[in-house]
Amino acid sequence: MTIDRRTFLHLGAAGALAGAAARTATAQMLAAPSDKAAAMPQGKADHTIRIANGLVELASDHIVSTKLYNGEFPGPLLRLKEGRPVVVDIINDTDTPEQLHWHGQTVPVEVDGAAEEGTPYIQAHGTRRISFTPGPAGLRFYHTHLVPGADLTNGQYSGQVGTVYIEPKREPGRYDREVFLMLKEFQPTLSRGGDMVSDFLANPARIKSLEDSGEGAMRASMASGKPHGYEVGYSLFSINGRMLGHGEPIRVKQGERVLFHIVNGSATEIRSLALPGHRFEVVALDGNPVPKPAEVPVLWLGTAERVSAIVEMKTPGVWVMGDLADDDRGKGMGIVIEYAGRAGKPRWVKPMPYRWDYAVFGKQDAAANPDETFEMIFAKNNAALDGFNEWTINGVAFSMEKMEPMFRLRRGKRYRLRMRNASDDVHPIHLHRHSFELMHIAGKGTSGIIKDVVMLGGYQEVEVDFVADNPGRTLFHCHQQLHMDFGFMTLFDYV
Ligand SMILES: [Cu+2]
Repeated sequence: MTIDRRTFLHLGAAGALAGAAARTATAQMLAAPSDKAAAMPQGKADHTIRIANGLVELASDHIVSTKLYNGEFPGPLLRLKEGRPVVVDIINDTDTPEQLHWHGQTVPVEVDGAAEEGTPYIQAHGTRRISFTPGPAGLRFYHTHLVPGADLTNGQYSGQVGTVYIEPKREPGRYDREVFLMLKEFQPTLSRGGDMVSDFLANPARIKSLEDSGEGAMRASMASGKPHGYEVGYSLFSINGRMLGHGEPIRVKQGERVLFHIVNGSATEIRSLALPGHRFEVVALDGNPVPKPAEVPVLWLGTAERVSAIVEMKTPGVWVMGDLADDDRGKGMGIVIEYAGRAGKPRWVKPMPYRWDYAVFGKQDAAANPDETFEMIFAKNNAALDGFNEWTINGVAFSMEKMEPMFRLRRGKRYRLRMRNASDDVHPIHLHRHSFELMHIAGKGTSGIIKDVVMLGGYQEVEVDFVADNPGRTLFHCHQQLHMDFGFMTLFDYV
């Protein structure tokens, strides 16, 4: 049995990378807010999460050493109940401060798990007790929330990801059982990557003005002799911490309706999923029931997105449910579905081309009007930071030193974010402590789809609305770790 060692920092610019990592670490330490001694329930916690280094056996010959929750990957599935308060102890058994973010929940700043908002760190070899009321109901998750920069052993490159399921007060129950799937890559390395294609998204038409601006900046950067900025790639891929073919299959019976709760726990990747001979009836996006459940042949999930979909098991056999990318599936991004009484080699069949369109699951009703609209332009400065791309929102790269809010809100108001992407990358855009409603996506109006991450295609635009109903600093960022860490964040603030 061999133990894989991480092979990060094998590029020539190791010194510069180390410098970038050190700056990030310093900023995080300086920014550490002090913990308020709020009245906290005493006694035993409902849940305890211990952060420590451990091993993940992705396959018998691929064992990865990384930071984990409770020594497991994924971290323990936390089943919480909507509206019933919980007490959680978070123990940090590592040498560096940590943040644990409750992604998709409407929790206060002290709990949320983002230093930029003011959540206290879980100090190295320290413990933090938090208490909160879970909500909204549905599929959420928890993950570390640091800014690792060039250090690919930290932040969400590590194994600090776990699923939260908040049981609604009334469960619809149109399925026979639930299966939770966590999609996650391991062994990241830096590369001089190319463009992230957005042609899997519906209506891939680019907006000319955004394209001219982004392509012009890229041409100028190339002409000045700069290479492409760094990208991150991975050598190992897994579902529920096992590479395809190495874990237990999901055993099903003909006629069963299985509700899959799928989390994209990646630090940087957009994932697809197909199951040959079957279709997915999407019932919830990011844990929130969609207005119009609909069947699709393929799922696409941006970084940190979740999909809940029912599959009716009606094509007996042994199948590979996996990513469309042959390379990634070949290195582990898949899981075997095995019907009772069937045996043999799992089969994969490439699905017909299909474009992912959020609006399929939405309504076309007249949309609510916002009280105010914020215009946002996202842009890339190619290879501007020690070879890393710098990302800006309205021309400003977020400063971890200053951590200044860019947008002031008023409580109770409805805000529209008109987000325009002047880069060719897809950005999974995330808003903390609030959910938003998709209003406009790639030129199409929609309503009723409530999410907390939305993929914005290259040179496209998206409009979302949210209500300022959870006061305090609120972080907004691209969930692609490499984008977020190098400028693609901002803060809203209101009292
Ligand atoms: Cu991004």
